[in-house]
Amino acid sequence: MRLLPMLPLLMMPVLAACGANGESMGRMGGAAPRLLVNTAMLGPGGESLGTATLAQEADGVKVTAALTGLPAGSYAIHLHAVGKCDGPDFTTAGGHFNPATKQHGNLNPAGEHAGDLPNITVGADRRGTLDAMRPGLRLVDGDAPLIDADGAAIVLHAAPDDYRTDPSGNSGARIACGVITRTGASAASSS
Ligand SMILES: [Cu+2]
Ligand SMILES: [Zn+2]
Repeated sequence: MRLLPMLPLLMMPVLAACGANGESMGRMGGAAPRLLVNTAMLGPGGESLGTATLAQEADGVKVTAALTGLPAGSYAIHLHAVGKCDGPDFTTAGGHFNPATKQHGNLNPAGEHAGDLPNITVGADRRGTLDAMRPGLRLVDGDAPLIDADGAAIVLHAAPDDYRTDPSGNSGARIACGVITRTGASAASSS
């Protein structure tokens, strides 16, 4: 039986471009390559409210988001279990990504969900950013990858997360959603 030529694949030069809902292998900086997934955050009517990026790092997933066009305030944002963002209420995205069947929130003694994230603060300029690390999370490999058969979503809520109320932090309506999916690029190597 012939061995697949894995090494040449891993050594291939990397495409830097990432489209909406696209992914690409990140920097070949010497360490294991990163897997990046970008998505557009769309409002109930399909309007753009910014972007989000998930980057597989060695010890977890870094979640960044840049939002625009929102009233000043604090907003909950989470990784949800299903990669389906049907407006206007985005219930198709399912609950929070929760492979360990915990309760919601890092202030909950029975918490937290693997998909829980810190609130985003939007300023008077109507912009807000998120830069959060989810230790131990994997995008496509491991026992409980975020991007499983039905994908995943990143969902913004109308109210801030209290980090404690199960199942969703009392964070109100879902007001923006971005599908997190694989679009054909090769899997990240963690070896
Ligand atoms: Cu949520
Ligand atoms: Zn949660």
